[in-house]
Order: sequence, then structure tokens, then C-alpha cells
Amino acid sequence: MQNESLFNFKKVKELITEAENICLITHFNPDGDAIGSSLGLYHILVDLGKKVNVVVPNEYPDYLQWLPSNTYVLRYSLQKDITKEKINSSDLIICLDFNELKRTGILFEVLETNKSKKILIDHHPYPQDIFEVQISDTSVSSTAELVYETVLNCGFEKNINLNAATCLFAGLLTDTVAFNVNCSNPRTFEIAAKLMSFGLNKEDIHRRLFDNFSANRMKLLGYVLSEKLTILPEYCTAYMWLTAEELEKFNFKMGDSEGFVNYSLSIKGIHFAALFMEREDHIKISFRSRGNIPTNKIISTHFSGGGHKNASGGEEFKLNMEETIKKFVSILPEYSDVLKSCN
Ligand SMILES: [Mn+2]
Repeated sequence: MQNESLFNFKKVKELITEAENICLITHFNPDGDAIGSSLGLYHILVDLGKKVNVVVPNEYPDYLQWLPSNTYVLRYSLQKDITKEKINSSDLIICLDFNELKRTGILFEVLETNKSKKILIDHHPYPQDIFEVQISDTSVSSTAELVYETVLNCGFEKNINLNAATCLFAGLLTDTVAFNVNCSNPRTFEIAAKLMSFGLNKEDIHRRLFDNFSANRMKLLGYVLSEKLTILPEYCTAYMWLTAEELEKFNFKMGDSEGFVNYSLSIKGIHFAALFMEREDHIKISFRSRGNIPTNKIISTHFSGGGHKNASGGEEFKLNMEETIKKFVSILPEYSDVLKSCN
């Protein structure tokens, strides 16, 4: 974490202490950090005696459904009325793992008009300026790590229990891809160690998150790597794409493509990786990079989307797959210097 004095933890503590009904909200297509940080904080706030609801815009993959209290999570896409009512009757909303309300997708229509006080706990750049307090820090591994720091600084450490530690550890493990990326700061390991001291089973959590895929997913991975991987050595770039027809052939389920884009980055000399997937009305784009290649800037400049410097995502609504890839290849010369600079 950056200098702790930058953040108004006193105000966070005050808002949480005053609140009775608290709603925890995360982004559209929630990932392990989104669900892990939300449910982690849920367990801590429940221990503090609060009435807490965790709200997500839409359903998330099976490999996250084992987290303690997962069944209490309200999915707006499935339970619109009750979710809306819970959001609007809460006196405090804590937004986790996203930087602007639009990232909640379909839930935006509820949040846009909501007047409850809001706290942001997040590690994406450029947070929207609408929150009562922002605990926004791009230097941490994950929102889960920042939840831990926030809880510590608010004096709620004694309210962390095994369930909370399990969820936060799962969030941290997801965003660091099992301590492979985003964890150059020793503090991340200190927090991981503190969470482990609650008695969680690290191997078990790792297995549930990373070795829990369907056979179809593995076959789709094999297919995309052998048939679709395209290397552009002159730009240290690799990309892959999957059409709707191909996804259907492998009986694609949400979460199946998780991690695909990272494989390209393990090729020697590749610093920038892209994955394009055909969805109903758009092309979903995922970018990953090494070093100084600003994937978030590239995606927000040429497509729509955002994220972190080395990991971002977005959508292309107007162009089809062929045109999207053509556009992608055509913008690379613009970034030639930075693409080649991180050997
Ligand atoms: Mn995250």
C-alpha cells in the first residue's frame, strides 16, 4: 500500500460504525478478487454486528461458488426486485474492485439514482469522483489485499475469522495468478501469511481456483493454442481469437476462457498478448502485457474498456471479429517503441 496517511480510514470506520444496513457491490462479470474481497469483507462486517448484503450484477463461474456464504450473494440478473430493494434500503454502500459505477453493467441503472453514502475500495486507476471516501491504490496486488489493510487501519482486525481470511486469500490468489504477477511488494506476502495464520488450507484454495476446470475447457484451450495463436514477432505481440461457433462447439461456459490470454505471454519474446472472443452483440477483448506496455491506455484509446496497466479488458460493439483484429494489428506500429522496449 502507498503511504497510509493518504487514506481517510477514520472516515471509513465512522461510516461503517454508524451504518446498520451495508451493501457490498462489485463489478459486472465478477472474478475471484471481486467475489473474494466482497465476501471477505461481508464476514468481517457480519462479525461486527452489521446487516450486510453482497450484490453482484450477474452470475459468476462455478469455481468461485464454494466460497463461504456464496449462497447469500444476490445476483441482480436473477433477482432484480429484491436486489434493488436491498441496495436502496442500505445506508452505506461499499464498492469493491471497480473504479466507476459504469463497470457494474446492468446494475448501473440502480446505482445511478441511488443516494446512499458510498465507499470505494479498489486498485484500478482513475476512480470516479463520487465516493464519500476512496481507498484507491493501484500499488496493491488485489482489492482483497486492500480490504485487509482497510480493516486493519479501522481497528477491525479482531473481526477477521477463518471464513473472511479464506475469501480474502482467494481474492489475493486470483489477482496474483497464484503469486505470479502483481506481487513484487513484500507486503502482499506478509498479508498472505497473516491470512494463512487463521488456519486456511492454501493447497485446497489453490486447487479449487485453478484446478477446477471442465474437460471442455481444457480442450478449448488446446484448440485455441494450436489453431488460433498468431505471433507478430516484429511487435513482440501474440493474439488469439474465438468465434461464437467455435465456443459453441466446445460447449463454452462462463469462466472457461479465464487465463487463456496469459498463455501467450509465456512465449519467449512476447510482451503483449490479446484475446478476442465473439459475444452476442460485441467482441470481448482481453489484453495482457509486461513492463511498461500500457494495455489500459491502448484499450481505452482504440476500443472501449480499461483496467490495469498490464491487464485490461473491453468491448468492441461496431466491428466484427475480422475488422476488430485488423484494427488491432493496424494500431501496433503506433506502440512499436514501447512494445519492443521490455526485453
Ligand atoms: Mn482486482
